[in-house]
Amino acid sequence: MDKILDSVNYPKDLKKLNLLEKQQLAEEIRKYILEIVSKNGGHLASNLGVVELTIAIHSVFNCPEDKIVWDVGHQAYVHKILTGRKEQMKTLRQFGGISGFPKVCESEYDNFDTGHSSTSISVALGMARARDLLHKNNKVIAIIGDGSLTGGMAIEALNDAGSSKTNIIVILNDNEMSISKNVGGMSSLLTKIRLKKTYTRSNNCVKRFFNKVPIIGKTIVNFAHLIKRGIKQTVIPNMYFEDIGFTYLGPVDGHDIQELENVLNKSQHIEGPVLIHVSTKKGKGYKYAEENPDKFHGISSFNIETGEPLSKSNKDYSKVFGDKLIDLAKKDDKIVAITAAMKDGTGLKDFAKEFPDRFFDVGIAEQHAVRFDCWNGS
Ligand SMILES: Cc1ncc(C[n+]2csc(CCOP(=O)(O)OP(=O)(O)O)c2C)c(N)n1
Repeated sequence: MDKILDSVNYPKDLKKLNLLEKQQLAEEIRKYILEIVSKNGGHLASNLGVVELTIAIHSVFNCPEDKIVWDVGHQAYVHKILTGRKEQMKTLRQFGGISGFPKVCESEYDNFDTGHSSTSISVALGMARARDLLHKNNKVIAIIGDGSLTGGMAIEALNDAGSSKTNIIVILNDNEMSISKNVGGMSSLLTKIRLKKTYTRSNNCVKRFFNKVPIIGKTIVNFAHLIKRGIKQTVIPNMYFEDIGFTYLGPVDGHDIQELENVLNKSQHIEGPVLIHVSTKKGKGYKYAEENPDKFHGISSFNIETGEPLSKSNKDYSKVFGDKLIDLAKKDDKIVAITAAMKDGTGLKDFAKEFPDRFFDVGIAEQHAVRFDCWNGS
């Protein structure tokens, strides 16, 4: 059978496909990325999670006229594959090869050289305001993960965008993970919003079921309605995003291309800032990455069948640092460890297990982490 991916190089090719073909394409892209990353290493889990989202974005918007800004940029492999760089992706992490992040010099479809997190909404808002000054009408879309949304800069930009009345679309890619499990109040808020969706769905199912039972069914539904109101008051959070000036759409299933296209189309016709909350699974479609998304966030070459790395790494600098810190902390109970969402990357995983009360993951919030450590208890 011919591969659909063979005939897709640019968004214009994507726009010719029907839904079934796009679903098939999503599977082929997953396989393609898996093959490349298992050989060359790279960011796997985040990219597997945004396959359908990226297909939907490039089906609905007209890039490069419409501007897409990926936060961090480690999840732009699918975007690169769909914007003329399918073959080059094979050179990922090789000398002189394609960048693993958006690069303006690489393609007209890339709008910002990134790497640091939490910058996308600021960049997109700047682009949107410049567009307005130039009397243009292209769309500007920022795609930010729930981890990156814990960064202060993202909140500052939301604050500005919310009151701006500027047409800008922020897509929140919520997979409940930073590199490790996401932390903090913003993460709890998103969980509550997702719960609301589950609650609405289950409520509708129950309603439909009891409505089919004559008379007594109606009574039960009315009773359930009373309970529902009680639960609603405690379970459903204040709509933070609406309160600060965004039109909130979602949460949407981030692996349902049709649902995604519907909401993206809708967002184009709304005036002012819009936030689309998309729920995705980090590592989607590859068992080992779904089970251990943190291990498969950024990874060196591995065996696809077993998920095991091809070369066993020796003790690296971070591990030596982490082990030494544990030794010191055993002797001095004033020693604590603070990380900005980099528990694994900074070698603090074992410290966190050994001293859970003395370990602080503050989210992607480096400024906060630095100021947070300034009191020595004396
Ligand atoms: C300022 C900054 N701090 C830390 C990092 C390291 N880092 C890269 S990706 C990432 C997690 C991002 O999580 P999220 O935005 O939810 O994206 P996901 O990978 O889950 O799709 C972190 C902490 C970074 N790139 N920039």
